[in-house]
Amino acid sequence: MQKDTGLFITVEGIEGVGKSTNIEWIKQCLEARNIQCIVTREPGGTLLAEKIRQLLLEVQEEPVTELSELLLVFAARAQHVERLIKPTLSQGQWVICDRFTDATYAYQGGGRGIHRSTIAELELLVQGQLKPDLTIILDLDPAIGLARAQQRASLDRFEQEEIAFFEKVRKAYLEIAAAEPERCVIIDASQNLDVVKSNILLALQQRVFNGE
Ligand code: Z5A
Repeated sequence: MQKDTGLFITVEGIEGVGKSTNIEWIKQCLEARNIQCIVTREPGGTLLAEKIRQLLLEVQEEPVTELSELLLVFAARAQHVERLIKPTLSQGQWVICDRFTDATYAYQGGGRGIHRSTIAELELLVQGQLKPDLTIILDLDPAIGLARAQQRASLDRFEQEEIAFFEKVRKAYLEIAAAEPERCVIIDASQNLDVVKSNILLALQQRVFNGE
């Protein structure tokens, strides 16, 4: 893929699917080709956006409305896009991001039931024409993903949702991938980690490393 700026790669999927683990691998693959990159995440990525992340993830005494959640996600994103993602890409560095707007379509859209057009309006307002060049969707049965995630610390506000919520999130991700096959690659994340990594490398070679 030829561009004047750096490329923007996002990694998506339900919890425990292996995003953090495989982002480290993607970074190694880029560095092995002398491609300068940064790794960031959503919600988060800047000081202010990380504060909003905390608000979103911690369990609140006061129930969070669906609209508040959506607006907080986009408030964090507005800061992240303007302060980190766009400046980094325009310097020619690549950006690898753990979740981006597909997560909003999947969680707030698929999971919470917010209408697609509402999300699309905010997407346009906050991002303009910015979209990932490549999105790797790690796909996994939510029962397995949650079991992996539960081996760690206490559960955040999202992780306390019922399995049916994550089924809807997963379905929304698969629909995004089907609608945008040029941008999205689905990787079966139930496989052994070495197999997942080699499938990711293959996707990078085919989509962004020009076959190298
Ligand atoms: N959210 C939202 O609602 N709307 C939005 O627009 C955005 C986000 C951007 C925080 O995300 C929450 O924000 C998220 C949605 C919401 N909801 N939740 N929960 P997050 O990405 O920070 O949180 P997360 O999804 O919970 O990430 P995670 O649990 O850290 O998962 P992960 O990074 O995908 O997994 P991991 O840490 O790499 O791996 C988990 C474990 O599995 C670990 O022990 C690995 O060694 C193991 N693993 C990984 N791959 C394998 C394979 N292939 N086999 C076996 N074991 C494996």
